[in-house]
Amino acid sequence: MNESLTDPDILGLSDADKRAASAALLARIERESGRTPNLSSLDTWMRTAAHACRAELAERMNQCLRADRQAKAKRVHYLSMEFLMGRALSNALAALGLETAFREAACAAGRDPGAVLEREPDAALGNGGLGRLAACFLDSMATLGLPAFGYGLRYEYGMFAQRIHDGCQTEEPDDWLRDGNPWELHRPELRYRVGFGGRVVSDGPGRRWVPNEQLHATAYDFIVPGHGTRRVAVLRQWQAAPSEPIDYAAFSRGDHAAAGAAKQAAERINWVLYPDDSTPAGRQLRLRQEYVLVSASLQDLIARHLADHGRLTSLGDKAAIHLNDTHPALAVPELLRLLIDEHGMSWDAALAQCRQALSYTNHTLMPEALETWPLSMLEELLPRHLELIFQLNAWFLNTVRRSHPNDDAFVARVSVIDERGERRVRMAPLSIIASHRVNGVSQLHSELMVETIFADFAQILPRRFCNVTNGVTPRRWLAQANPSLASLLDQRLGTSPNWRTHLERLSELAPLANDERLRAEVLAAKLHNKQRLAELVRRELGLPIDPHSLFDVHIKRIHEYKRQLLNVLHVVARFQAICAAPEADWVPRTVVFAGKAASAYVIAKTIIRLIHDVARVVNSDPRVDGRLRVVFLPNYGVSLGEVLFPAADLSQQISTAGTEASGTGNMKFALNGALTIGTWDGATIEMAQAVGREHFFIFGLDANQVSELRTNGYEPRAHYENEPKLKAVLDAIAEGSFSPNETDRYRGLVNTLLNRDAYLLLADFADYLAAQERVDTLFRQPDEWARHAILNIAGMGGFSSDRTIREYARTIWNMPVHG
Ligand code: 26V
Repeated sequence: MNESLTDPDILGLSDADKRAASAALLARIERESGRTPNLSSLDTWMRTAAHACRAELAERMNQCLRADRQAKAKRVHYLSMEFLMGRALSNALAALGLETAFREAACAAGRDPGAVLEREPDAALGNGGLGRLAACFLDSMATLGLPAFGYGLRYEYGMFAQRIHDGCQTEEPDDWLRDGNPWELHRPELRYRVGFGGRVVSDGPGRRWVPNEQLHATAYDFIVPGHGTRRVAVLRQWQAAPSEPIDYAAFSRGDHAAAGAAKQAAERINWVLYPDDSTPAGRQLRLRQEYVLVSASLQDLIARHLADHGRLTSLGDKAAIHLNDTHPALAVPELLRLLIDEHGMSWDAALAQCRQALSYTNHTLMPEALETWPLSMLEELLPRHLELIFQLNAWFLNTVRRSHPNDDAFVARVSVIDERGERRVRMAPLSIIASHRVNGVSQLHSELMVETIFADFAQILPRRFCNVTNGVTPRRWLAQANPSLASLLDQRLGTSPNWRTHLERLSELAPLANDERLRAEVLAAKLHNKQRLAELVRRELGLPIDPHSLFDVHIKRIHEYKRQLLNVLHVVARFQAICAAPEADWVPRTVVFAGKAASAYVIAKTIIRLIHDVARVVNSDPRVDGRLRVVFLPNYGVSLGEVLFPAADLSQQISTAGTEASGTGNMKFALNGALTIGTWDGATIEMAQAVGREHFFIFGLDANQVSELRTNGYEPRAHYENEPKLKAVLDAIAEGSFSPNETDRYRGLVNTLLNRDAYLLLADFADYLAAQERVDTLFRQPDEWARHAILNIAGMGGFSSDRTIREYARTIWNMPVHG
């Protein structure tokens, strides 16, 4: 790669450079706002600083694109319906080495730099783990110097904003573009036609699609800086626009609705992110969104490939195309269509390119989350794609029939078409057969993937499946979120090589766990972060919390399988125990929840309400006297996470074993020195193995025991009848102790636990309580706690998304990373 892109000293600006950068920033603010810097608003400061960064990043982008073109470099294209980027300014300043300049310039003008940063709205174009992973990956691809494009949609409204009214969640639009987006670069010259509907006609020997609806997609680029390198990655987000914004004939007739129909149809595409990660989105608009993403992205990368290489026979060799879950799986028939119908390639050659280029990551084992689309909908919107899907399926089933003669049931199970009931196209099989690699996101998840949902495919395509355990970027989740701990690490480990880009260096902390001073310093850093969170809780909720209490934190989407309800059962048990013995020496605890429920997910919303009801009762009981506090922080997102992870003592990772594909919050907590109470699930297993299981509070059934219990017949009611503490907790909730104005509010919820308990809360309850007691015991010995915390941090070197991306590059994309 171009030498200047990998200059390791890019972070080291001289003092003179920094002064110059600071002066330049002040001048720019004056120029852009038309006012002197000390009269400019925080928003102006934020936007101007963003513009200053963007200018530098655009230069770097052009340099990268030129260098890659000259080198005819292989590129990776990460297709995802979600990118949960959060704020960008702090990260950009760090990557560009401008943090000090910015701070000094703001202070000199009497502006609080932190307040400026907080003016930036989060880019929340994702639901949760899957979208945030994509954001961490872009950071790592840039940092590792991989030529990389992220491809997504430019949603006008991102993940809904969560408000709480009387303990109930309501959803409000996330109007993140209201004041414009200072980061994006509109690229009107990057414009591709996307069709819908119509029919397929014979065209000589081939077939040709004649859509009856047309729109255009244009690009908006967001530049993702690498750290310790001039390399950047490009997040290219598509905006749909009508090809004919006004139908003048209709307009002249006075039919304004018809005249504006095409404009409306195009604008709907970018309207809003689908916020529902609990029910399959069986809606046409979602299918249209997925197709626009896929079609524009593939046309874009094909155009670039042709500009570089002049022919498409080397596409699979030079372009890796990665599908983030099946949401972009229409890339399979679209790539085939573009190669065959538009570029005249043969079926066999096109399929070979497709297989060489494509790879697919599965992110959940929940069968109800596997995407399917009704045949009828595809036929109406994408008739040529449906033909190609049939052709691909016929080719695939032909080979399957040869290995499984007389086994029609097997053939039906692996077919891309689900023939039961309304015929549907199954997007996971489509992605599997058209890719060269399919990966899960943790060791356990990848094993279960080939033993359960994809068992039939694994039997016939054993070498297609692999594992790449998730990771998180230490730049955002440690360096940016936790400056106190970061500066401790700088002091103890030094910065060459820098742990920010060489996270494996954390292992050097392990022997220092015996250093008494370091333990005290780690505790002091934690206390500082807890005070920051306490201040936020006071501001947001008007509730005082004690920074010296144990901060027990459970933050993620609200899902039954993630078992926030099990956490609540423990809170109620503890409350009852305190009330029964108020004089006892209780370890003070603050239990913090945050997370959004899908708008249609009734049980998840009920759990949020229960948390609030329990909080009200517990927080106001004089017998408790502040030794147990329950807090629900509304509107969980990336920026709130940046305050919560560093402030946690205890990380809750308590999913039913076998259900959480990986988790990535688990990594952010441990990296920030929280200890984990968790089940043997997802990547928590690998974390415990890396750190040492004795430094984790592991409890409950493992995945094998869960499946055994389910096959042998699980009787939740037996636990209720045999465990007095559990009975007392469930009775109190069911009888309305926490909802005195509506005593039946939670009877249904409790009955579901007693009769079905699909996620085995009652089976794990007793062991969870025992683990919580071990937590208390350790917390009484702060110095011992600190030793465990340091060993946790020391064991997290392998959970950087840099490691993850190296593995993808080597084992899936075939583009090894040097260094
Ligand atoms: C989950 C579920 C579970 C219940 C039923 C319906 C349903 C629908 C969608 C989903 C989310 C699937 C995609 C996803 O976000 N998976 C998450 O991906 C993360 C990154 O790999 C991983 O760390 C999380 O464990 C996984 O839930």
